[in-house]
Amino acid sequence: MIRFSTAGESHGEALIALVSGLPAGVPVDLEFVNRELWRRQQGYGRGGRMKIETDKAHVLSGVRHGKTIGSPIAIEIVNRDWKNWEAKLPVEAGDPALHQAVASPRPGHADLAGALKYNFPDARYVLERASARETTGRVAAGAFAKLMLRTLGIEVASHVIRVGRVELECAAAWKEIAALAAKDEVVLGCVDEATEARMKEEVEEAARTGDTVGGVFEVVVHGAPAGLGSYANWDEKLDGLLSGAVMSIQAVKAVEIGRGMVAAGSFGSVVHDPIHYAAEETDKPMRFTRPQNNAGGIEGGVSNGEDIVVRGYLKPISTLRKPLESVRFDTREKTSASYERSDICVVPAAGVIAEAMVALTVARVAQEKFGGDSALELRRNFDGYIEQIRRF
Ligand code: EPS
Repeated sequence: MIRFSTAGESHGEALIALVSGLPAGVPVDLEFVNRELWRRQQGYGRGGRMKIETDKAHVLSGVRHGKTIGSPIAIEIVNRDWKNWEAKLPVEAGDPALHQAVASPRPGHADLAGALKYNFPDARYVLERASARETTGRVAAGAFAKLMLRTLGIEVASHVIRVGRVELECAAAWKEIAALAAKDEVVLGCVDEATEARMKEEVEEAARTGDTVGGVFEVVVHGAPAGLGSYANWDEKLDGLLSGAVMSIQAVKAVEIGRGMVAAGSFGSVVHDPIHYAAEETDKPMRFTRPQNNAGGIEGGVSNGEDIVVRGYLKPISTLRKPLESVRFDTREKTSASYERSDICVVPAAGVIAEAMVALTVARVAQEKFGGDSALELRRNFDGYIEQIRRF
């Protein structure tokens, strides 16, 4: 089974990702892994920290001669900012006078709930781990899942469909969405330039007023066959697994599969995707087709062969330059929430992180369905199943 976990604090020495269960023999393109890390750092409205960091994957285990070898993959990503925190946040006792307390919790952040939970006198240790810096490890792990999926012809991409009040109004084709990942300059990750320009104005307004702004990203999985996930048990349903994975990303407050939100206010006759049968073979393994994809490629918890579409709704970042009301941990006096520095908008970065979480989830269910200790065995089992679908 493919599993992964991360470790590391935002201002600690390094971030760590540990991925196990990937088959042996998956070609590893380190340039691609680092490019994914770079993509996570981009976007108009990212904060000062991104000017300090240049995230790079240092692979410690599980890869030899450019391929996975089936053993756990450990990846380290060094925090360049550590040199500014080494004395303030040492592993050993250090000098307590240098400790930089986070004295008043930020509304919307984990600060208060975390300090109460772990009995911390201030929110420093809470934010160190709750920070979205942790997602660097997820993106590194996700890049390996993408490399595995690539061997099966399955691809994952994302785009931004809303920033604040500005929404993408036209449909985006798979090719347009996939092409965004190759761009060397990321503004807001929207496929439409005019909409992106208006999104940028939304971020500029938030920057001017000391505010932050949220939005919506959409992740698309292209090339996944019908039959991933299961309708038989609640905890094997692909939509449930994807929702949990995307909801776990910092600042995500809602997840939608396909057009779930619109569907709730509509009629069944309009919402459900009719089933057609192509007269001739297409580039897809099966000839059942859909003229629309409101289900987002999943019916009954099982992929149906259409693109899998997952949206994440992001609240605005909770660290505000113009802080909200809070209370001091030590004196209980009314004050403003703590502020060190912050991002203004992270929607494109969240999309990249969600790609990683979706890729890890799809890789896991694919591995469960097709099995295989080596990439060769996985591919053989996959091809056998595709042939079965083709002949259905
Ligand atoms: C982040 C690093 C952090 C923040 C951001 C995400 O760096 P620092 O705290 O040193 O400024 O930029 O963290 C948050 C959004 C948050 O809520 O904590 C990163 O690498 O993505």
